[in-house]
Amino acid sequence: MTSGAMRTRILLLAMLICAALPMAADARPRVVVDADMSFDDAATLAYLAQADRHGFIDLDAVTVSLSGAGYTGRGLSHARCLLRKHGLPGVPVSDGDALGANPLPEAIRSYVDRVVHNAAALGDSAGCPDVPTEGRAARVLTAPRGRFTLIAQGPLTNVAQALARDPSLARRIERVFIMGAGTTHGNLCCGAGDGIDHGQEFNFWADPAAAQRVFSALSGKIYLTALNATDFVPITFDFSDRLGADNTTVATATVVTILSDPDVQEFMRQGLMYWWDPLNAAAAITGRLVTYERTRLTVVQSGMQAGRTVVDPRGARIRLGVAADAQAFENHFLAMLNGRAPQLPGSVRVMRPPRPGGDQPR
Ligand SMILES: [Ca+2]
Repeated sequence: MTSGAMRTRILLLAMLICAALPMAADARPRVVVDADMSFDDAATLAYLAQADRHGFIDLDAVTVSLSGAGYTGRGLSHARCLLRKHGLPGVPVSDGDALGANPLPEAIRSYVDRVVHNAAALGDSAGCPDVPTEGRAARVLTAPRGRFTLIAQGPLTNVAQALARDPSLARRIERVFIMGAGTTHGNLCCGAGDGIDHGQEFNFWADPAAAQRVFSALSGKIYLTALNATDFVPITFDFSDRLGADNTTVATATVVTILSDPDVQEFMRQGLMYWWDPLNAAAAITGRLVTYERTRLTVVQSGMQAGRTVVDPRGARIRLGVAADAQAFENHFLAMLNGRAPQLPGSVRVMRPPRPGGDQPR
């Protein structure tokens, strides 16, 4: 081969490689997270950071809801520290600028703040420095130009604001996996909603108006990880022991730190703790683990049942999570945290949506 022909071949090869690279990068589903920085949001960020670093997803942005478990400002700093700690310091993060009708009670916020602060600490000396609240969540949520999966795991205040700010966002959100609601029971506690009927789930009770706006705008794209499904994944001492014995990464260590908190352990003993947000994220990433039923739901806006989700023939089209495979979830969660989750057919690389109207293949 002449040197000219060789140069042409090398050039062609280089062009082919360059053309292939963006395709490979684009093959990773883009994910945006709206969180309220409770202890299970922190565990979920550790999980999602591993999913990003191991090629399952491209974590595009994280926003923090103010109406949930995290204090204003502290939730933002905790999200930033956790992403930095888990190797994703460049992911855009901001928080909201508004509270819903019923922010979570102080009894929950104070213990959650301690648990997440310890888990987010960047090192013995650095801790996790406070930052002022920014209020740019709606802008961050509307920034991605392409289509993406939204994982929502707190009160829906920011998501509703973003949809109002830019109605084209509804078209760009391919699917939204929401941890919230429940059609069989609620989970209010600890001084929340005294005087009402307690049939509500926390995230929907915190901002019923936002929940309804998101239902209406994203009808047909909603996978609801409701209490019906999360009831199947209590945080058990057996699984806590497995995490402790298989603690090979910073991500796993973060979750181990969370579960070692005395208050968390006491609530586990009382059977009050579930893998709410991690199940929601894992359902989004794997397209498995949760069984859905198609239904139509509306969020009650006022009175004793404010925040409750009810079946309504004119309501939003929802895939309601009604069950979950606890063992498959625990195995997947542990493997992802430790950086060894297998790429399964039907898994995230194709993001196959759950089979309409019925049981999920496992
Ligand atoms: Ca949450």
